[in-house]
Amino acid sequence: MLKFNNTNTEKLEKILTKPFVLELIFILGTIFSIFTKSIYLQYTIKLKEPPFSLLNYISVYIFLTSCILVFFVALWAPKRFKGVLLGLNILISVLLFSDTLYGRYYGIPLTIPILYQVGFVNDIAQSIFSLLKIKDIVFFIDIPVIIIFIYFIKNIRVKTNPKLILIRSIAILLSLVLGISVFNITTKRIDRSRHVYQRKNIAQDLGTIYFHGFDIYDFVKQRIIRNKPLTDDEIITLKEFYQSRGSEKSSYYGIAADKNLIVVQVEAMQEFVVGLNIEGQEVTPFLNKLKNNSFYFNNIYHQVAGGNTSDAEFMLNNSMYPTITGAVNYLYPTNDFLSLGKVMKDLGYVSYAFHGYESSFWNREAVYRNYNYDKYFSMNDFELNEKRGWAISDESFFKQSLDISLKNDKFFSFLITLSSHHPYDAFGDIDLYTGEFEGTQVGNYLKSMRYVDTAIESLFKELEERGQLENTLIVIYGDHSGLYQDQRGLTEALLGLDGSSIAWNKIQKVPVWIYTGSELEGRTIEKAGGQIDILPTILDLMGIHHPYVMGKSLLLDGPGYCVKWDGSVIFDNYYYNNQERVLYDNNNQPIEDEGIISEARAKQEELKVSDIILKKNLMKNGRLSEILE
Ligand code: GP9
Ligand code: MN
Repeated sequence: MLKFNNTNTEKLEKILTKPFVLELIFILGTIFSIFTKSIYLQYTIKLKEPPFSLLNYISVYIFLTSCILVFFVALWAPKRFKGVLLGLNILISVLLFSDTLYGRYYGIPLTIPILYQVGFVNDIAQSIFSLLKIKDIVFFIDIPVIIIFIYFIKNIRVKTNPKLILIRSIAILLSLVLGISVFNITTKRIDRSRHVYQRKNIAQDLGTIYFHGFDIYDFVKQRIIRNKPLTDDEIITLKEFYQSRGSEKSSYYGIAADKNLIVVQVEAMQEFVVGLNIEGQEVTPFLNKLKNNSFYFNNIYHQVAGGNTSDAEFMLNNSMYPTITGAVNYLYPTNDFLSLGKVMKDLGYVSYAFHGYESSFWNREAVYRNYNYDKYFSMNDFELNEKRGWAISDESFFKQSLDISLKNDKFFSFLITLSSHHPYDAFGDIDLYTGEFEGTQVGNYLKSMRYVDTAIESLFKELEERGQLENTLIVIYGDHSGLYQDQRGLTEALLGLDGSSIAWNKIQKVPVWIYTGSELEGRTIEKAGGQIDILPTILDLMGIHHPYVMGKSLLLDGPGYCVKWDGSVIFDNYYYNNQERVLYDNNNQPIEDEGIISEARAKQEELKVSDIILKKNLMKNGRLSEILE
């Protein structure tokens, strides 16, 4: 142990023993460490692109969140602040270092749902050395220095008494309040709508410390709700719904059993493009023809809510309703599900999901692992040999996905396309003249749909050339609408709509094709339905029983209906708009019919059923079947 025995060190000792000085050094030092490491992380995993600069909002937010974190922890340890702050520093360093390795691979810091999945550790473990950089030493370089410092000052006794402790606690508390207030005020400029679909944007906009804080808050909130017992009302709602369900099979039950399965979810495809002619040309010539030897469903309404594309994926996999606010993929990524990927895998199929964009988008990496798919292929798994719109072109995406899929004897491949993403400006070369719509978003949208049509045709051709077409059940559907309110006037002009809300609402449909082989004579099925009905229809054709799908096979006889997230209910002959509280008949005329309205109200209960299952994670360990017994 070194003694402070010369005048300088005595002076230093005198300063350090003064109240607050040593603690302030530790607080400021820890803030500096966490701030520096967070800034490094921001650049090294490319949340922020060079050139390096501290003169920006993100540095301010990272500084403020570092302060808030350190003040908060220091508040609880007036006496043991050295050890506690060192512990905090080590913990954050390990976390940010792990974020670095994970982020270099997946482009996003770690999240709790990701930590739930064991598989990702393998992915990273295999390439750990290629992910490490010598500069990463920054995460740990200060730790030995702090430990040595603590060792040298271990005999220094700081004067302390209850009054002094009270003063420092008040000072820290005030700093904490000040830090939080400044953070809240300065972050008002952030567009948080960007955070709904891509959590990476939270880290990009507000820094990684905030990102982790948000992640933990979100996780704890869900856990608290999950652990509350079910109320009697909730149990009754569940029982009533499942008791009312029959287990009917359609006359097509099992006709595609044992075939391979390809499901194509098409970006932004609305039903009205099918059969549409513009300037004497068909917009979707191949898909129009496909109706002649497949089941075609022309009254399927999209049911996506806050999770947009990912909600459509969720419905295809689980036949449950998405949550009204937020995205299921972010709210319940660790819930148990009996997903289509898992069902097929249990039957001996290899289950793959493919999407040519960032794996963290809509939390897909975590979700598809949780769904038990064998693998989720994303942007990095494809060769970007042809780009269109956001990333790889649909045509190349189909080709590469097929190459991977056909390596297996029995496969289920879920293909989520991307090229036709809003704002549809990547189709200038497409040979479809749209007349007065040239150069408008509506015209560009039609071109994007023509492109998709060609790409899907190439998928069919490829399957045929490889002798796999007849051996594959192919399902194609749109994920959600493509033309929104801002394009309403032009869209109405294109389709000759009368400008009424009901006419507009009635075009919010997606097309659905199911191809079961060329021997099937085409059949257009007009009954109303929703995206939650696609999974039961597939299972019906494949002859698979699934006890908890909320939708119904669209091939069953009898009337259909669709419940939208806002409680609107569409029947074969009526449209009940829950926001307007108006019931419309088939001629788009408002009518009064209490019977139909109460039927609509009864159907709205399905949203509650789905919500209870999600909130309480009832698919786990047979909980739902126990309740229903
Ligand atoms: C991104 C893609 C788009 O991966 O799925 O999502 P969206 O913006 O359509 O919801
Ligand atoms: Mn989409």
